[in-house]
Amino acid sequence: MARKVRVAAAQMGPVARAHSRAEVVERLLAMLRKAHGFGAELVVYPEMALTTFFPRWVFDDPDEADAFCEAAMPNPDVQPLFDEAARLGIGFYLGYAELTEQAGRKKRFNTAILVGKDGTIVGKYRKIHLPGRKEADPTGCAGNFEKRYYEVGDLGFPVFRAFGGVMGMAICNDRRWPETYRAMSLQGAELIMLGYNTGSVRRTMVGNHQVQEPAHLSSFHNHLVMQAGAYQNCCWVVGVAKAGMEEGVEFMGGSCIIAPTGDIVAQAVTTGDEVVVADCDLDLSLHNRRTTFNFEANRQIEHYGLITERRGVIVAV
Ligand code: CDV
Repeated sequence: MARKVRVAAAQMGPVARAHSRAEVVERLLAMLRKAHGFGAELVVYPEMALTTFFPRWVFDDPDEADAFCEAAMPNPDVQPLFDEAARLGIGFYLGYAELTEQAGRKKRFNTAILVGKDGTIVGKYRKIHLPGRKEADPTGCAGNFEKRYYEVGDLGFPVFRAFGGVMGMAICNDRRWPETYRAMSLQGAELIMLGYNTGSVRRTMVGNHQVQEPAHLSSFHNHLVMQAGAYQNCCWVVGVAKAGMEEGVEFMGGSCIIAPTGDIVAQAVTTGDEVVVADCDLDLSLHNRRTTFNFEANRQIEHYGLITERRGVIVAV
């Protein structure tokens, strides 16, 4: 019997700095109810869904970022989402900025949690591939300063048995790195959820000139990496964006659900709050794993040369 999970990608339009958590949670609740109406069992929200994407700014005092972070999860602002999800019997992935303390030191992480249908937290992931810069960029080219505010995730790429399969999580820039998918695929991941906040255009410095990447590339690369990750690692990928003009920066959107064949089977078409669903047959992952991508039979890591295994992730030395 096929193991089908109906998954909803809940794309968000922009979140302004002035928006309260309560206002944002209302939007998340509206999409949760819509997803439930579509028969979904699992809703995937974007990266840092509760606030504006604050790492676009360089605060002189990095602790100003604390105001955008959650010190507990759930907390009174987010509890209505947990309660309604449990009442409807629907799970969710939620990205948020986390504030915590480790060995007496305050730390911030770019975090995602997976919440089960009963409203309990099944798993947590902290973003590993932090893009951007730590210090202000005198060229004005950089638009991301996550390294200034966040620690590199310290939980690895764990997978979780939930929703009748093996679930993995990643966040935004992680999707560009093949190791992200492979680390989870080697642990049997069948569905990987990832939220993202990505600008529609990208500027880089060539010598001392600012160059804008051709406009089509942002969206092309977004889907390219997720489709390749899904296909080469035999898993479903659910990529969910913030979209539209947020605090003067345009996010690309393009949220989608991708099958292990690499096909996009559902895709958002707007730049606002939008829910799209797909029936994800987890057995499709198994089929590819037993044929073309039978890792045991066909992967030849001992013949790759200059390869070592470190912390369970394959790296070149
Ligand atoms: N939030 C992100 O991780 N954004 C990056 C940008 C800065 C390149 C991304 O990979 O989409």
